[in-house]
Amino acid sequence: MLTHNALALILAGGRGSRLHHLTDWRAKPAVPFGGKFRIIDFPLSNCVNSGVRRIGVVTQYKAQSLIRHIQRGWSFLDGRFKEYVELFPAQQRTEETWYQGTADAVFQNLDILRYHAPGYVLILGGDHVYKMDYSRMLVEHKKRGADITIACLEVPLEEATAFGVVAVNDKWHVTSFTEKPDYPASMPGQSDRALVSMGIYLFNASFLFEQLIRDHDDTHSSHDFGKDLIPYLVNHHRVYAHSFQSSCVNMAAGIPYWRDVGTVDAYWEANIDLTTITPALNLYDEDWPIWTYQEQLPPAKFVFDGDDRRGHALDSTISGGCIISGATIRRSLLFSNVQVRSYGIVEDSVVLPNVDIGRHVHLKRVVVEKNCVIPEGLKVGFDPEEDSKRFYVTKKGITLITPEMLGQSIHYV
Ligand code: ADQ
Ligand code: ADP
Repeated sequence: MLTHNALALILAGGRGSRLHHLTDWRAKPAVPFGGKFRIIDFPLSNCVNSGVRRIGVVTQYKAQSLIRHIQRGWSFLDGRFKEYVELFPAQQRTEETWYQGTADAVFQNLDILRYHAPGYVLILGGDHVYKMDYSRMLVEHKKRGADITIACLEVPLEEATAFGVVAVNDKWHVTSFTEKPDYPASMPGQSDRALVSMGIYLFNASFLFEQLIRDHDDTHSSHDFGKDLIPYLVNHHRVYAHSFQSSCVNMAAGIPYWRDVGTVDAYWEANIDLTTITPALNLYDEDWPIWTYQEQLPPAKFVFDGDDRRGHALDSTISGGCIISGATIRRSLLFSNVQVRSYGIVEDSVVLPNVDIGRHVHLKRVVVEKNCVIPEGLKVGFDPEEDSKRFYVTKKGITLITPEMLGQSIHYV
């Protein structure tokens, strides 16, 4: 009953600029992940699997590929059972501005929310990879009689400056909230750890509506949950924290799996992790499937093209529609429809969909953007100085290649 009475709003309008060229043409939630998914499939699947099946997706920045993905892949929910994914694009319906902060993005859709009349509103970010049962958070929220519950996670203290840092008492009542502090406070008794907000907020609906109107009328506010609304609420209302530990459905060596794949390095690492013997993220869990838009593709194919041209892949994840002909793939993740031709070597690399890799190409520690045609003989990942003249090379030495960098202009993400 609780999950039926809840509506989830996924905030998917942010740019995610630290992903550099991967978000030149698409919002971060639309960035492909894990061979066949997009990042937004994780919060969307969490909603569906948790039983929260009234879902709004709030879009703004470069939303085309996100909207296409949702329309194609997420129409299986049936409105006749009050299950749906509805898009909430910024469209100046009530204000003369595009969405300002995240709270304003919700405020501008207040009339739609009122029409759907949920008892609870679950606000989620669209940019993280994790598996979480939101129903456990709902149960806890109701039991405590909270006005708002914030899902929280423990991180190493030095990483906490990128988050809203939370302090709680022994009943998990939030006693302070500081958005992205320069000097974050550590957890009691654990000087190297901090408790931080995951940007996941569960509100009693009528309370949220009141607070959005109050915040809207506050001329000093930037209308953002993390910067304005949550710090205000902590001082005036019943704000509780929910431990992610208790609702995470993907533990890795006792640690709840949660990744912000917000930089090219983190993106590369989280994808490459899927090629390891026991990846931290379990994509094979039938009890918590990740749903997505599924293209109809033939199986991956490996072609033996003569003695020194054995098409093969080791410690790798190869998606449907790929053809590996006379080439070697090691410790790499290939998305759908990637073709690698004879004498090619792809190592420690992440290759997005629809990429054609020519003969004698050698790629090492590379992320290849969708739709690239890699010309015959290209070697990348061996001379960072040379590579950085054409491509984007991170501090950790991961090279990002896009069609534009190769002089190919048509790019449909
Ligand atoms: P950030 O992630 O830095 O911190 P923000 O950039 O506001 O906060 O993004 C939150 C979510 O809203 C993202 O999913 C983003 O895509 C989306 N978004 C941003 N601007 C938007 C807009 N104008 N319209 C629609 N959607 C928009 C937040 C909290 C921290 C918390 C971290 C956890 O503020 O307190 O610790 O999330 O990652
Ligand atoms: P290379 O010779 O550089 O490895 P090719 O393009 O000639 O690359 O492909 C080699 C092999 O890959 C072909 O002989 C064929 O078996 C397989 N192949 C290529 N394209 C397709 C396709 N569209 N469908 C099925 N198999 C294909």
